[in-house]
Amino acid sequence: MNFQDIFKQYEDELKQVERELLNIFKSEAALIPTIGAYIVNSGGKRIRPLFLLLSADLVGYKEYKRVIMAAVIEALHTASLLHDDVVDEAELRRGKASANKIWGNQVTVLLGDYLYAKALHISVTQESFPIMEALSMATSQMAEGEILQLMKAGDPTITFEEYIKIITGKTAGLIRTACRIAGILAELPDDKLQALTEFGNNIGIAFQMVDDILDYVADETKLGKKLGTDLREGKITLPLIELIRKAHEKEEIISIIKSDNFSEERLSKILEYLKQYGCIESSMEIVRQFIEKAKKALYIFPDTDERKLLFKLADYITSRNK
Ligand code: 2DE
Ligand code: MG
Ligand code: MG
Ligand code: MG
Ligand code: MG
Repeated sequence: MNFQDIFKQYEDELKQVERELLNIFKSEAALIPTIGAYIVNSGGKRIRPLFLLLSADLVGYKEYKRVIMAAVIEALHTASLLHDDVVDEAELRRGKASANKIWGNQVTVLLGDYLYAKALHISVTQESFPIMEALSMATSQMAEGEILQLMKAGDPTITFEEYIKIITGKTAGLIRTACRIAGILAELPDDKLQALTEFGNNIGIAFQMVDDILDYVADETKLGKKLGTDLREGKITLPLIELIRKAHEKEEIISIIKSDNFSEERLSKILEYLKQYGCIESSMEIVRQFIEKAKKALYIFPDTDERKLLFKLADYITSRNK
């Protein structure tokens, strides 16, 4: 069973999630539903809703609330992408012009604010303090991770631990929260709630690592984003951390990282080195370690079909190409 099969199995429920997501964009300010429709129809893997729904199945929670919470998580994710594309000055998202490219930074930032507030408001109507706590924590950690990342931009002395701290905040927070919310809904005891959270956290770390690897080696059309953006912005991510650790040509590599007038030529030089030193392979090996760590956290749950499916979704992280 691959990702497409899992997606198919949850297709009907994901459609409900999409409907709830479109509801969140309902507003008298016409630009909000307009941009909302543009974003929702541009696809996206819906990986965070899937982790929530599969986690809910793992713990036997079937109520409609899981659809609402999956939509809330996807709305927060969407808000973060709107802001992310402004911060990163990205022009492409999911193979289409980014919202900031079409509607400009002002509207895009404000729409992100709107979505973020709306998502938290819906979580208030669910009358669960633990859910509100998890969501608001995840959101502040996302912004914190982004700021840490800015502080470390262009700094080749960044350590693996600092990198993990950044991606734990900016990406793992929301995935961890998606899994945790399933546990909160099911009223799990603390140890099991912690296990699901730990699972989601390691999945989230692995997920961002793959995003950072794909930024160097993906098929650009499939990825729907421009390659090499991290290097261009001076963001030192896992493949480069591996390269700085392994390469003999450290000085040259660091000067490429630090140069302000960035060129395609320099990107291909880095790509050459990444290949020469096997940095994509060693980065993928690290990804697999985090996926294994994630799975181990779920050994506290019985070995059911539901757990097997969640493991399959975890394995998909290592094979995804977009
Ligand atoms: C993805 O990193 C990072 C996502 C987190 C962004 C969070 C922000 C704070 P990438 P890609 C901006 C949001 C705060 C709110 C909503 C209050 O590598 O490659 O830039 O997909 O992702 O551009
Ligand atoms: Mg970005
Ligand atoms: Mg970014
Ligand atoms: Mg990226
Ligand atoms: Mg991404």
